Amino acid sequence: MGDTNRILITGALGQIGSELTLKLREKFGKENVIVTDVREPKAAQDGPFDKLDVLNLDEMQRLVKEHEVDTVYHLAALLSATGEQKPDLAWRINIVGLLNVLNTARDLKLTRVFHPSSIAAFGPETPRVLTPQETILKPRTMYGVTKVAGELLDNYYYEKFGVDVRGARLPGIISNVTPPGGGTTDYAVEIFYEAIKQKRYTCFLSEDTVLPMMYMPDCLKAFITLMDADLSRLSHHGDYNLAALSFNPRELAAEIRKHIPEFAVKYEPDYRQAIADSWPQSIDDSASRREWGWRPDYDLPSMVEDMLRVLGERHERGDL
Ligand code: AKB
Repeated sequence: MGDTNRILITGALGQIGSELTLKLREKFGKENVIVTDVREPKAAQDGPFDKLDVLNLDEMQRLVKEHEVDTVYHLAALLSATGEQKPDLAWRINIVGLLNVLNTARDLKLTRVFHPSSIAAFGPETPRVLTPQETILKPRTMYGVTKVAGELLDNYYYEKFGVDVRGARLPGIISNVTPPGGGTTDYAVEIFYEAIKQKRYTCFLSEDTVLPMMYMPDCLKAFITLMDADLSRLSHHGDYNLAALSFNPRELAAEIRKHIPEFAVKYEPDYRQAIADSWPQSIDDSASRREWGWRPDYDLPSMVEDMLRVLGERHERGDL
């Protein structure tokens, strides 16, 4: 992304945005990364911040012009569990918000857009093990419906208007800075906080629910590598399969127990179980590996060790 130097992130105060901001500010300089969110930040920001509701096209375009933005990372979205409770809002935020970003990119001639898709684009008819890149996309959640429609919009804007939009189907992202909110894979983050604070956790998925997951450092590496890739090598736009880890809650708890032997987990599946049961267990990401050099760094033991180290230090500082 040699010609890029002004980046705007939507939904930047969320789980991924808060860490992506730090990474991009390290790479491009803090003044060149404009953080936006519909919420006010709780802490003082170390660089530009603007309040932005992605449903407000005029304000989005005003900010892009004012800051001379050439690249947008569009992260504002409702996730799967919240999307089932508020389907109309999920459609508006995830689809109208995306259209506003894509129209801004087309009209103001942005260099590049990042828009993540999700494993939620798949559904019960999709092969669940090593899900292929090209496969059946018939999700049963509103979030999944918006992700499939979003992938199609990304392709359409590339073909029709030449908007260089890129993205991957993210698995559950595990992180230790900002907790996720409203997702089905959120248990895989909550479990660490509760293991450290309470030494026990009640999991909302059954113990044998295998889902694809990824540690945040790998997720950020994927974003940046895909955005840096040579366009001529990419045969996809917003819909690259991406994989790192696959495990179930029992296996994750057993790995945590290697560090915290007294850790106890109960399983009380709720409405999110049906969502998880409609998603794949593992993903074939060979197109990403081949076309833009994707390779994760973390396996289950190294992810768990690092999560417990970072959260353990935060707990000792009284910051958990
Ligand atoms: C969710 O659980 O909704 C998200 C996702 C897999 O996209 N983490």
